[in-house]
Amino acid sequence: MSASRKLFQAAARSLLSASQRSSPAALLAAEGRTAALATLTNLGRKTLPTAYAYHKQGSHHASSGWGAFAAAVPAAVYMLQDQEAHAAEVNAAELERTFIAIKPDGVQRGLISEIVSRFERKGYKLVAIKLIVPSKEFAQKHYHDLKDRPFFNGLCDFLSSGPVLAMVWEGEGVIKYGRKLIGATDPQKSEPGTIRGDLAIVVVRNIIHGSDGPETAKDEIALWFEPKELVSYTSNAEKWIYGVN
Ligand code: DAT
Ligand code: MG
Repeated sequence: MSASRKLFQAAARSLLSASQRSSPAALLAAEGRTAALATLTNLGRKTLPTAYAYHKQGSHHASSGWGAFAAAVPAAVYMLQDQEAHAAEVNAAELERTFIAIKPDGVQRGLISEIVSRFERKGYKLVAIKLIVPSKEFAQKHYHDLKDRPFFNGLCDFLSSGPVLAMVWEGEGVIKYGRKLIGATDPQKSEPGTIRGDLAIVVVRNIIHGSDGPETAKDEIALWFEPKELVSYTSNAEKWIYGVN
């Protein structure tokens, strides 16, 4: 946690406990500290002026019983604002993205919702999705790094044999951990609990694809999606999935 975040949380806590003691002096002291901190770190945090404005409004009533309550409410707002600021920071940092595709076997076997829900429940965010039947040429582009392998032709025939659910998922560490959720290439070697371990038996029908590193993720997202198809948004759950204590 950054030093300024620690200071903010300490200030918010002290304001709250001062309001519980209902001592105007303690309140004022705590308020002064919070206000000073808000001013101090205002530069880097867009949401702080709002938090500060709420706080100053509440402070008019600080000497009555209601005042303690009114001061505590802005403190709570303040802490919420801090959490929201963190969510905004998480967003601004542009979280990692990976390309995930349910191959024709997974689609035909009715495994879309099962697979999507595993990524969703983990906490990753869906930023693009479409169902398409890729041409064989497209499949060859997608698997270009395997063009010298004996199974390349059959693999490309298979990928272009029916609908593929193409997706982009976003989240901290999603490229590497997405591969963990998927399991080993050969379902015989995939651990139980993984997608391939639970839902597939042979390597040529292993139901799902996932990018294997940052470079391939970037290339595969660019191959399968137009930039405008990637939807950037803040998920309501984000502040509960990512956080600091
Ligand atoms: P992964 O899909 O786990 O990234 P990969 O990139 O090595 O694995 O291979 C791409 C796909 O090719 C894989 O999902 C299934 C197929 N494949 C891999 N090894 C194979 C083999 N030995 N025989 C037949 N198909 C194979
Ligand atoms: Mg691969």
